[in-house]
Amino acid sequence: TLPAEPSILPVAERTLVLVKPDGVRRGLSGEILRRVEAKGYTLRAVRLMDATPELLAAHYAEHEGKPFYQPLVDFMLSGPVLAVVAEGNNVIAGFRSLAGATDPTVAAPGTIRGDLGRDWGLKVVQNLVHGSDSTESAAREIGLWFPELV
Ligand code: IDP
Repeated sequence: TLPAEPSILPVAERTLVLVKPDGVRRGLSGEILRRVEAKGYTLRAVRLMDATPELLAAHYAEHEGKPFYQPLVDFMLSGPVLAVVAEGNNVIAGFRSLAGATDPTVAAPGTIRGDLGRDWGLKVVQNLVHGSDSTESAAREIGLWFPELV
């Protein structure tokens, strides 16, 4: 028998991907989305937007109180963010694998952060992308960035 058409395979997961302001500023949005699509994931929603302090406080609540928290929020407010919902089986783990380690200096070549990122000597790690880290985070974050989808 022939394999099922990709379009009728069950879709197990969605994840929130953000191209952070450094990625948008450097003109890497297309390259980053290209990698997501080339991997085989589907773009379900894409929106260029300005984050707000309220949105970021909710999004990064787990990091409140850490030394990099305020620099992180300020960085995320420094320019537009490309918010994306990507879909596919195991896309949560799959996108984090595409993104690479948090620190772009040690992120493996072949990953978004490893190929395109570096240490800029700043208080916050500017590492081009965010990706949800669990199904719970994905549901919560998609609800924050795309309330109309839930
Ligand atoms: P992740 O984005 O790889 O999941 P998290 O630990 O959730 O990493 O941290 C959120 C973001 O905060 C990182 O992507 C990075 O931009 C920033 N960050 C994390 N740890 C540090 C740090 O030790 N110094 C400066 N910035 C950091």
